Amino acid sequence: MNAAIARARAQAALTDLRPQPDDIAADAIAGLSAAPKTLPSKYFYDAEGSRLFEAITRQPEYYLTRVELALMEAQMASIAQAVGDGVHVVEFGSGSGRKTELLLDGLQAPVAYTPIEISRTALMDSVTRLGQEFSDVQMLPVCADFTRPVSLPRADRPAQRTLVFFPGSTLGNFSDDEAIRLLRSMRDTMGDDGCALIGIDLDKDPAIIEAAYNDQAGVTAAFTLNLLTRLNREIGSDFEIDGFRHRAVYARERMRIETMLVSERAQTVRIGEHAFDFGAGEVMHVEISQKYTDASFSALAARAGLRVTHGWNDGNDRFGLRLLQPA
Ligand code: AVI
Repeated sequence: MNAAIARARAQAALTDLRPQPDDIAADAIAGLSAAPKTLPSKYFYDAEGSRLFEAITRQPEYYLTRVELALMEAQMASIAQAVGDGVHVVEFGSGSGRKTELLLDGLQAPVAYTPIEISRTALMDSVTRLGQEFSDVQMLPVCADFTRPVSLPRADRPAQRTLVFFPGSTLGNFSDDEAIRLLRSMRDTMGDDGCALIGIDLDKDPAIIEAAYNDQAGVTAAFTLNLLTRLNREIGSDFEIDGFRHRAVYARERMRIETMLVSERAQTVRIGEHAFDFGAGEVMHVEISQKYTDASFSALAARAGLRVTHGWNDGNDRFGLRLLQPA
């Protein structure tokens, strides 16, 4: 490790609240006891899952990341003007380093950066790199599940306001109720004068959306199945990985991708003393990816006490960024 990396690591004061195997097992047992069966998509992101997700973002069919990045590049000056200067940026997830770089680079003199991220490795890698690149921005990482309340580390230099950053349409991976809870928690984190910049994937031709979640190279399928590998390793379940198949369908009436693992045969999966029977063809719901219209997103934000003050879309209305403030 070179000296600059060692210094950046040492300066990044880490608060570590990562999930323990007992929590993961309890969530898996609850999901497999439900009808239909479910598993929480938040556990996709172990080291291999994070690597596979990065690979998804490079697939030709997965337009979301490319379009959002291009949108940020094109609109950063306008975004910076709407946000104002001297902000403490709080990112829910450490996500794509490139988007954070564009933001920290494009904003006027941001004072601090707090990513809240469940994967310790992803978190430390991102602040180590960003700490070297943005030496005037204090790195204050928090290792935690961002869906639970987190108290924000205080920056040494006072910030003008807090900006919550939640790109990538990750909000779409939560049910409406969970998304509202998350938006309310952003509302608490930002305070009365703060704001949130949120990336949302927009409703469009279902063929374009379905292709993005069923890439030809099979990277998304590997990403979905990796959830089972992770559970086997971390909580001692005995999923047979080749006993399940990835399926992602756009449910137009609900405007969302629904990703499932389909049981290839009748089989029993065990977690400790718990046994779960699957029929042949039985589906287990593992992820939703909500898409939005202006009306549906504004209505969701309103239910969390937020209003949309600014919006930017790419030229083809595939992806949008929205700036929210307390209503
Ligand atoms: C992280 N999230 C926004 C991705 C999405 O598009 O819902 C996760 C993903 N799942 C399958 N492909 C990508």
